[in-house]
Amino acid sequence: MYTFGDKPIAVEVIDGNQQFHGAINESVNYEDPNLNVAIPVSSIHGNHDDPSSFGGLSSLDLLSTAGLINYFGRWTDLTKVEISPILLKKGATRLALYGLSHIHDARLSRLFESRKVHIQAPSNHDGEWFHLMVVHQNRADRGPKNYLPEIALPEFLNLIIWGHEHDCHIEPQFNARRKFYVSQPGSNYYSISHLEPNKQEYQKCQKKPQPMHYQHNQWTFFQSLGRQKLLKLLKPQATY
Ligand SMILES: [Mn+2]
Repeated sequence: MYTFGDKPIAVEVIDGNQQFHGAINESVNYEDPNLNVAIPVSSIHGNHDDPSSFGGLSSLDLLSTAGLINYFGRWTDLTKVEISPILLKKGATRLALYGLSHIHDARLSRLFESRKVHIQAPSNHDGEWFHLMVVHQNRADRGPKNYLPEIALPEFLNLIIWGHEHDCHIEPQFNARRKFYVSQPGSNYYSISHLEPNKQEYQKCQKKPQPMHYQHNQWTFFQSLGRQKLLKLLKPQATY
């Protein structure tokens, strides 16, 4: 909706087009003379839109082919992962944007263990860079090889935007060992089970990095059904 328009793009992309390789559409929309892009949006994929279906297509491939987004951080060769940033400049601000689209946690864990994941800071570009990374993995410890430990990520990063986890911790949390911050926006719908009534959850913010309380009518409740409860519910339909 906001992608196209006459507004001049304030952000200058210095380098990083190789990060879009791996997507079906490897071109970037702001360089396409047939598209009038006002806001260049870039995205990684998560675990619900990963390219695992027929032909290895992700839904982001469709958006990217339509020129709506620039799909980056996708890895088709899962024997190694080499991430270098997209380098962006706006005025005096320089942003190095790193993306790692979702990889199954166990697989990613094995890649880290065998030192097959390389995250490279920009080497031949002068100036002060703000290093921002986007990931979509388990963050909470859900057992060995079933999450991405923050400590696995390099110290030169300044901020990590962490997708996938439903809880909202959008205020950046400082990792004292790695000396970077992690912001976890959380789910964009209310997903806390009725079993956790006292737990607070916030709506993911739309524009500014601040939490917003859910409106009551946006809540979605999930309920776990035990076997007995399920049988009771099914009983009226059981005719034999
Ligand atoms: Mn997810």
